[in-house]
Amino acid sequence: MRQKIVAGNWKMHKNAEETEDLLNALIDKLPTDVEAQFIVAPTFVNLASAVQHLEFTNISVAAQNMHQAEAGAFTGEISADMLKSVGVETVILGHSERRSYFGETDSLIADKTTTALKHDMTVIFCFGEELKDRKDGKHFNIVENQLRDGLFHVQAKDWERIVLAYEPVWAIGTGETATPEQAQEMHQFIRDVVRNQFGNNVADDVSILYGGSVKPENAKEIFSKPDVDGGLIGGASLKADDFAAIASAI
Ligand code: G2H
Repeated sequence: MRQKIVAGNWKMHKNAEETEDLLNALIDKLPTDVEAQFIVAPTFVNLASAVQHLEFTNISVAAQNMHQAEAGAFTGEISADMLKSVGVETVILGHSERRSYFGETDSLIADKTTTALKHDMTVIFCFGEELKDRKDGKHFNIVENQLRDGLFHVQAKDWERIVLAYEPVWAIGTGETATPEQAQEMHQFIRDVVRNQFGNNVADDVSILYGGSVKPENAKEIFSKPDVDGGLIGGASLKADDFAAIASAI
Protein backbone atom coordinates (compact mmCIF):
# COMPACT_ATOMS: atom_id res chain seq x y z
CA MET A 1 0.00 0.00 0.00
CA ARG A 2 1.44 3.35 -0.93
CA GLN A 3 1.61 6.24 1.50
CA LYS A 4 -0.15 9.58 1.27
CA ILE A 5 2.36 12.38 1.90
CA VAL A 6 2.11 16.15 2.24
CA ALA A 7 5.53 17.81 2.37
CA GLY A 8 6.42 21.48 2.78
CA ASN A 9 9.50 22.77 0.98
CA TRP A 10 10.35 25.98 2.80
CA LYS A 11 13.11 26.90 0.33
CA MET A 12 15.25 29.86 1.55
CA HIS A 13 12.66 31.17 4.01
CA LYS A 14 12.37 31.42 7.81
CA ASN A 15 15.18 32.25 10.23
CA ALA A 16 15.60 30.35 13.51
CA GLU A 17 12.88 32.18 15.41
CA GLU A 18 10.44 32.10 12.49
CA THR A 19 11.12 28.39 12.06
CA GLU A 20 10.22 27.72 15.67
CA ASP A 21 7.05 29.81 15.37
CA LEU A 22 5.92 28.01 12.24
CA LEU A 23 6.68 24.58 13.73
CA ASN A 24 4.67 25.43 16.84
CA ALA A 25 1.75 26.54 14.70
CA LEU A 26 1.94 23.36 12.62
CA ILE A 27 2.00 21.17 15.73
CA ASP A 28 -1.24 22.90 16.76
CA LYS A 29 -2.96 22.88 13.40
CA LEU A 30 -1.97 19.82 11.38
CA PRO A 31 -4.60 17.10 11.49
CA THR A 32 -3.81 14.10 13.70
CA ASP A 33 -6.62 11.88 12.46
CA VAL A 34 -5.63 11.38 8.81
CA GLU A 35 -3.66 8.49 7.37
CA ALA A 36 -0.83 10.52 5.89
CA GLN A 37 2.77 11.42 6.47
CA PHE A 38 3.59 15.11 7.00
CA ILE A 39 7.07 16.42 6.27
CA VAL A 40 8.66 19.87 6.52
CA ALA A 41 11.93 20.92 4.90
CA PRO A 42 13.41 23.98 6.63
CA THR A 43 16.84 25.37 5.70
CA PHE A 44 20.01 23.48 6.67
CA VAL A 45 20.79 25.68 9.68
CA ASN A 46 17.41 24.96 11.26
CA LEU A 47 17.25 21.20 10.64
CA ALA A 48 18.72 20.06 13.95
CA SER A 49 16.42 22.25 16.03
CA ALA A 50 13.42 21.26 13.90
CA VAL A 51 14.10 17.56 14.49
CA GLN A 52 14.22 18.15 18.25
CA HIS A 53 11.15 20.35 18.17
CA LEU A 54 9.10 17.79 16.27
CA GLU A 55 10.03 14.76 18.38
CA PHE A 56 6.83 12.95 19.49
CA THR A 57 4.75 14.66 16.75
CA ASN A 58 3.39 13.26 13.47
CA ILE A 59 5.64 15.63 11.45
CA SER A 60 9.06 14.63 10.16
CA VAL A 61 11.92 16.69 8.78
CA ALA A 62 13.62 16.64 5.37
CA ALA A 63 16.64 18.47 3.98
CA GLN A 64 16.27 20.40 0.74
CA ASN A 65 19.53 19.14 -0.76
CA MET A 66 22.79 17.36 0.04
CA HIS A 67 26.17 16.64 -1.56
CA GLN A 68 26.90 13.35 -3.27
CA ALA A 69 30.33 12.81 -1.69
CA GLU A 70 30.85 11.18 1.69
CA ALA A 71 33.07 14.05 2.89
CA GLY A 72 35.88 16.22 1.58
CA ALA A 73 36.99 19.65 0.43
CA PHE A 74 33.61 20.89 -0.78
CA THR A 75 33.25 24.30 0.83
CA GLY A 76 29.72 25.12 1.80
CA GLU A 77 28.30 21.66 1.25
CA ILE A 78 26.49 19.20 3.54
CA SER A 79 26.84 15.40 3.50
CA ALA A 80 24.35 12.59 4.08
CA ASP A 81 26.22 11.58 7.23
CA MET A 82 25.86 15.12 8.62
CA LEU A 83 22.13 15.08 7.97
CA LYS A 84 21.71 11.68 9.57
CA SER A 85 23.77 12.77 12.57
CA VAL A 86 21.15 15.40 13.44
CA GLY A 87 18.25 13.03 12.86
CA VAL A 88 17.28 13.92 9.29
CA GLU A 89 16.20 10.79 7.42
CA THR A 90 14.74 12.33 4.25
CA VAL A 91 16.19 14.56 1.55
CA ILE A 92 14.63 16.40 -1.38
CA LEU A 93 16.80 15.95 -4.49
CA GLY A 94 16.60 17.35 -8.01
CA HIS A 95 14.28 20.25 -7.31
CA SER A 96 13.93 22.36 -10.46
CA GLU A 97 15.49 25.34 -8.66
CA ARG A 98 18.58 23.20 -7.99
CA ARG A 99 18.55 22.09 -11.61
CA SER A 100 18.16 25.56 -13.11
CA TYR A 101 20.03 27.89 -10.70
CA PHE A 102 22.76 25.49 -9.58
CA GLY A 103 23.25 23.48 -12.76
CA GLU A 104 22.29 20.11 -11.30
CA THR A 105 22.08 17.47 -14.01
CA ASP A 106 20.24 14.15 -14.07
CA SER A 107 23.55 12.36 -13.62
CA LEU A 108 24.50 14.44 -10.56
CA ILE A 109 21.07 13.85 -9.06
CA ALA A 110 21.51 10.12 -9.74
CA ASP A 111 24.79 10.22 -7.76
CA LYS A 112 23.16 12.11 -4.90
CA THR A 113 20.35 9.55 -4.86
CA THR A 114 22.85 6.69 -4.66
CA THR A 115 24.60 8.33 -1.71
CA ALA A 116 21.35 9.09 0.12
CA LEU A 117 20.13 5.49 -0.30
CA LYS A 118 23.48 4.16 0.86
CA HIS A 119 22.84 6.07 4.09
CA ASP A 120 19.34 4.58 4.36
CA MET A 121 17.72 7.93 3.71
CA THR A 122 14.42 8.45 1.91
CA VAL A 123 14.69 10.52 -1.28
CA ILE A 124 11.98 12.85 -2.52
CA PHE A 125 13.04 12.91 -6.17
CA CYS A 126 11.78 15.99 -8.05
CA PHE A 127 11.43 16.23 -11.79
CA GLY A 128 9.18 17.80 -14.40
CA GLU A 129 9.14 19.50 -17.76
CA GLU A 130 9.53 23.17 -18.67
CA LEU A 131 6.83 25.14 -20.44
CA LYS A 132 8.58 24.97 -23.82
CA ASP A 133 8.73 21.17 -23.55
CA ARG A 134 4.99 21.00 -22.99
CA LYS A 135 4.30 23.44 -25.83
CA ASP A 136 6.47 21.30 -28.10
CA GLY A 137 4.60 18.18 -27.02
CA LYS A 138 7.81 16.73 -25.52
CA HIS A 139 6.72 16.61 -21.88
CA PHE A 140 6.28 12.84 -21.68
CA ASN A 141 9.71 12.27 -23.26
CA ILE A 142 11.42 14.73 -20.93
CA VAL A 143 9.84 13.23 -17.83
CA GLU A 144 10.68 9.68 -18.92
CA ASN A 145 14.31 10.67 -19.56
CA GLN A 146 14.59 12.35 -16.15
CA LEU A 147 13.30 9.20 -14.51
CA ARG A 148 15.59 6.94 -16.54
CA ASP A 149 18.74 9.02 -16.02
CA GLY A 150 18.03 9.83 -12.38
CA LEU A 151 16.53 6.64 -10.99
CA PHE A 152 16.77 3.60 -13.25
CA HIS A 153 20.04 2.61 -11.57
CA VAL A 154 18.23 2.20 -8.22
CA GLN A 155 17.61 -1.44 -7.32
CA ALA A 156 13.96 -2.49 -6.99
CA LYS A 157 14.42 -3.27 -3.28
CA ASP A 158 15.50 0.33 -2.62
CA TRP A 159 12.40 1.86 -4.20
CA GLU A 160 10.60 1.68 -0.86
CA ARG A 161 12.75 4.70 0.04
CA ILE A 162 11.98 6.67 -3.13
CA VAL A 163 9.15 9.20 -3.29
CA LEU A 164 8.52 10.84 -6.65
CA ALA A 165 7.53 14.51 -6.89
CA TYR A 166 6.30 15.59 -10.30
CA GLU A 167 6.69 19.35 -10.51
CA PRO A 168 6.03 20.92 -13.91
CA VAL A 169 8.47 23.86 -13.94
CA TRP A 170 5.86 26.18 -15.46
CA ALA A 171 3.69 25.71 -12.36
CA ILE A 172 6.35 26.38 -9.71
CA GLY A 173 5.82 29.58 -7.74
CA THR A 174 3.95 31.04 -10.70
CA GLY A 175 0.40 30.73 -9.40
CA GLU A 176 -0.20 28.58 -12.48
CA THR A 177 -1.23 25.02 -11.55
CA ALA A 178 -1.53 21.95 -13.71
CA THR A 179 -5.19 21.00 -13.92
CA PRO A 180 -6.10 17.91 -11.91
CA GLU A 181 -6.51 16.12 -15.24
CA GLN A 182 -3.04 17.15 -16.43
CA ALA A 183 -1.57 16.01 -13.12
CA GLN A 184 -3.39 12.66 -13.26
CA GLU A 185 -2.39 12.10 -16.91
CA MET A 186 1.30 12.63 -16.08
CA HIS A 187 1.22 10.72 -12.80
CA GLN A 188 -0.34 7.74 -14.55
CA PHE A 189 2.33 7.96 -17.24
CA ILE A 190 5.07 8.11 -14.58
CA ARG A 191 3.66 5.06 -12.79
CA ASP A 192 3.58 3.20 -16.12
CA VAL A 193 7.23 4.07 -16.79
CA VAL A 194 8.15 2.75 -13.33
CA ARG A 195 5.97 -0.35 -13.94
CA ASN A 196 7.70 -1.16 -17.23
CA GLN A 197 11.12 -0.91 -15.65
CA PHE A 198 10.59 -2.25 -12.13
CA GLY A 199 7.33 -4.20 -12.17
CA ASN A 200 3.95 -3.98 -10.50
CA ASN A 201 5.01 -4.02 -6.86
CA VAL A 202 7.32 -1.02 -7.16
CA ALA A 203 4.90 0.91 -9.38
CA ASP A 204 1.88 0.29 -7.17
CA ASP A 205 3.74 1.16 -3.97
CA VAL A 206 5.64 4.29 -4.97
CA SER A 207 4.06 7.56 -3.82
CA ILE A 208 3.89 10.21 -6.53
CA LEU A 209 3.43 13.74 -5.21
CA TYR A 210 2.36 16.72 -7.27
CA GLY A 211 4.13 20.05 -6.79
CA GLY A 212 3.55 23.46 -8.29
CA SER A 213 1.37 26.18 -6.78
CA VAL A 214 -0.73 23.83 -4.67
CA LYS A 215 -3.01 25.92 -2.44
CA PRO A 216 -5.91 25.27 -0.07
CA GLU A 217 -8.30 26.11 -2.92
CA ASN A 218 -7.01 23.51 -5.39
CA ALA A 219 -5.54 20.79 -3.14
CA LYS A 220 -8.65 18.66 -2.71
CA GLU A 221 -9.33 18.26 -6.41
CA ILE A 222 -5.70 17.50 -7.24
CA PHE A 223 -5.40 15.00 -4.38
CA SER A 224 -8.61 13.29 -5.44
CA LYS A 225 -6.95 11.88 -8.56
CA PRO A 226 -6.07 8.19 -8.28
CA ASP A 227 -2.38 8.49 -9.11
CA VAL A 228 -1.75 11.62 -7.04
CA ASP A 229 -0.58 10.52 -3.60
CA GLY A 230 -0.04 13.93 -2.08
CA GLY A 231 1.87 17.12 -2.66
CA LEU A 232 5.17 18.94 -2.34
CA ILE A 233 4.13 22.40 -1.29
CA GLY A 234 6.27 25.54 -1.55
CA GLY A 235 4.76 28.97 -0.96
CA ALA A 236 1.65 27.71 0.81
CA SER A 237 3.73 25.67 3.27
CA LEU A 238 5.03 28.88 4.84
CA LYS A 239 1.65 29.70 6.39
CA ALA A 240 0.45 27.24 9.02
CA ASP A 241 -3.24 27.71 8.18
CA ASP A 242 -2.67 27.09 4.48
CA PHE A 243 -0.44 24.06 5.00
CA ALA A 244 -2.89 22.61 7.52
CA ALA A 245 -5.77 23.12 5.10
CA ILE A 246 -3.79 21.37 2.34
CA ALA A 247 -2.84 18.56 4.73
CA SER A 248 -6.50 18.12 5.66
CA ALA A 249 -7.39 17.79 1.98
CA ILE A 250 -5.33 14.64 1.55
C1 G2H B 1 7.42 23.71 -6.30
C2 G2H B 1 6.70 23.97 -5.05
C3 G2H B 1 7.43 23.28 -3.91
P1 G2H B 1 5.30 26.22 -5.03
O1 G2H B 1 8.75 24.24 -6.18
O2 G2H B 1 8.45 22.41 -4.26
O3 G2H B 1 6.66 25.36 -4.82
O4 G2H B 1 4.22 25.46 -4.30
O5 G2H B 1 5.58 27.55 -4.41
O6 G2H B 1 5.03 26.29 -6.50
